[in-house]
Amino acid sequence: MKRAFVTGVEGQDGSYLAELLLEKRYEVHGLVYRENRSNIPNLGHLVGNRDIYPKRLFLYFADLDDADSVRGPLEKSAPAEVYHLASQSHVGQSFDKVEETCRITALGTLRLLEMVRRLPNPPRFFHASSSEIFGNADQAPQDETTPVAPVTPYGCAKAFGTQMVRVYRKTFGMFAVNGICYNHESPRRGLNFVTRKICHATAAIKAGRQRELILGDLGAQRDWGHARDYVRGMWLTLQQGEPEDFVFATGRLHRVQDVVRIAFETAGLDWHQCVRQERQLFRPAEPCQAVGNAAKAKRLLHWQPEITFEQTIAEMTRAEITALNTTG
Ligand code: GDR
Repeated sequence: MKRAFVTGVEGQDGSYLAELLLEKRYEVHGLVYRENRSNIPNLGHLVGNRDIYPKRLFLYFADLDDADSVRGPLEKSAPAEVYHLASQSHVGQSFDKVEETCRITALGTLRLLEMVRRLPNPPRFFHASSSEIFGNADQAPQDETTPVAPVTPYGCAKAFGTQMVRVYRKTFGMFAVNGICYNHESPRRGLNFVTRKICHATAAIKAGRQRELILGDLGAQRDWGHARDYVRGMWLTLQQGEPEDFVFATGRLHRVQDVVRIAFETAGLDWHQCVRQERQLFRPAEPCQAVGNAAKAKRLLHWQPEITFEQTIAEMTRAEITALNTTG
């Protein structure tokens, strides 16, 4: 049985990836941020399944900022593949937590790379990189050859990790790859990201529990896909003959306002009465035209997104409505 080590396993991507790997008969060793010890709803269905936990899924509570807490589980699990997904992943918060973002997202990646390199049998290494590394790119769509030019602290931290992965690949000969992921969403998305915030508020407004939804820039644009599609891509990058970086994107731009429209339509509501923009929620800097070209992933990995933007937002909204109806 193949063993995989997944950091950030309790997150949106980590939980979908754990499901995928378990389906493929892997043994999954997952690192959970120790502050989330008692808050792992995305893993509830796996942890509650006695055939899976603790037989093929093992969890360790750690902190990327504390190397010893990571090294023990990594050495113990002796994986064939490492998927490094954990980070301080909120771009907006990275403006207030610049140093923390760099410690966890940049240095945390470097520490893990170094630990992996020193294992007796170094495993294959996947790093969840981000479209934020491109910042205000001169070209749209961006691909693997687009120059790295981040405009946010989070983007800088991810750019550092991305370049380090390239250094470890070229200099130390490691099988290390970057998946340069554009935005990807699902009902498991954190509430502080815009799609989930909108879908959650839409359900609350429909239930009469909330009157308005206050957002930042309604005109901000992103290339939004579904997390299930993106974790499939992550796995594919480690099944190749040669280590290479890949962009994962849909190639289509939508505005925050489009998310609002689809969510409210799904709930049978008119958004114009309920949604307000507030300048305070605008970001100090935004990438422009953050849209990706995933032609290389399509050509070499035969990867392409299967779930559309409209389906994703509708699924998320329905999940919020169901959750509200269930919890009462
Ligand atoms: P992003 O995702 O920063 O692109 O990073 P987020 O959902 O936070 O923002 C998307 C866009 O929506 C605008 N926006 C708001 N955003 C939030 N969070 N809350 C609001 O109220 C709001 N109003 C408007 C933002 O300004 C932005 O333009 C995500 C993360 O998953 C990263 O970790 C990942 O690397 C990138 O996607 C690719």
